[in-house]
Amino acid sequence: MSVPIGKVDSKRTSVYRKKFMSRFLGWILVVTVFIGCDTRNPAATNPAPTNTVAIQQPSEPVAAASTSLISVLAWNVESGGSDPAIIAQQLGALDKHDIYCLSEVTSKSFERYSESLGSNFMSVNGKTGRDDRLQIIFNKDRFELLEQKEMMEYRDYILNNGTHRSPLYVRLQDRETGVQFIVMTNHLARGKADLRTQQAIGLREWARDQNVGVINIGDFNMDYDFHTERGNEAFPEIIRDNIFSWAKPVELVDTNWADSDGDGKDNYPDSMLDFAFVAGPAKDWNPVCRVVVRDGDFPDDKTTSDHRPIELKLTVPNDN
Ligand SMILES: [Ca+2]
Ligand SMILES: [Ca+2]
Ligand SMILES: [Ca+2]
Repeated sequence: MSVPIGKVDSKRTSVYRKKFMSRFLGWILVVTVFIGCDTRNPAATNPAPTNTVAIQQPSEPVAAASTSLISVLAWNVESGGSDPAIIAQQLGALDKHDIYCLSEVTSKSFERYSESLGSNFMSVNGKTGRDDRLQIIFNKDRFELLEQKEMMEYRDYILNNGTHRSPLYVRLQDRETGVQFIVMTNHLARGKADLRTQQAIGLREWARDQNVGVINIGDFNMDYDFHTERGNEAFPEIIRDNIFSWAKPVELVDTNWADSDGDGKDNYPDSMLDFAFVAGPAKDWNPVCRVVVRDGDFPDDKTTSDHRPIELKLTVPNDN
């Protein structure tokens, strides 16, 4: 810092002197604080110097208090190929999440799965898909349900030809922060490639028209191969135009065990059917996806699911 000389009136000189002294004293305090923080002898340290440090950086934002974490788990629980009692037990044993998106649920199992998570969870049940239904279960203490919907089509795009699962979504609002967002779950067509592609296009166009953050998670049957880094024809459609971003798992882990030929080996190794996509503001919520691997999960048996769960964690600004 330079102190001006020459044509300076005494008032300005006094101000500069005060500023200089204030900064000088500030630095003395900082040096004192650092000398006091001797980690070799913590018992002998001075009282916490929080006030002094805060004075040095008065405009520093308090980042930790301005975001909240939302966690979502998606799992195809294989109705007809698993025991609902075992699935409920496994659901309750997983790390707790705010929102669960299940696919291949029979109507008889809706309540059991919801109850396995606790009385503070509310269930929204799909009506389509016969014994392979969709279910969204969320923490009702934390979120208010603003809307729920199952879509047969969007504009001219068929999302369900009548024998499949209609996309199911909820619009939620965080009771504390007021943040609104949509969580959709899907189980796209397996055998009918044309329908699956049309579903992917329709979902992309639907997401294009939304005005809040969108999470779209579930079993999309898109056959993403870890070696070719390609999925089937539905995959490029859902991520076209950068409407949806794929929250690619931190580590690529196979999500489905399929061994119809019974040779003890997965027919489609190093491949993925389960995905988390985000659109709109949710793309800025630092989405982090992980495939949940449990001891002995694969190969599955008659009581357990042939899919691994995936989880998605988002860091949402509270004033979003
Ligand atoms: Ca099974
Ligand atoms: Ca096999
Ligand atoms: Ca596989």
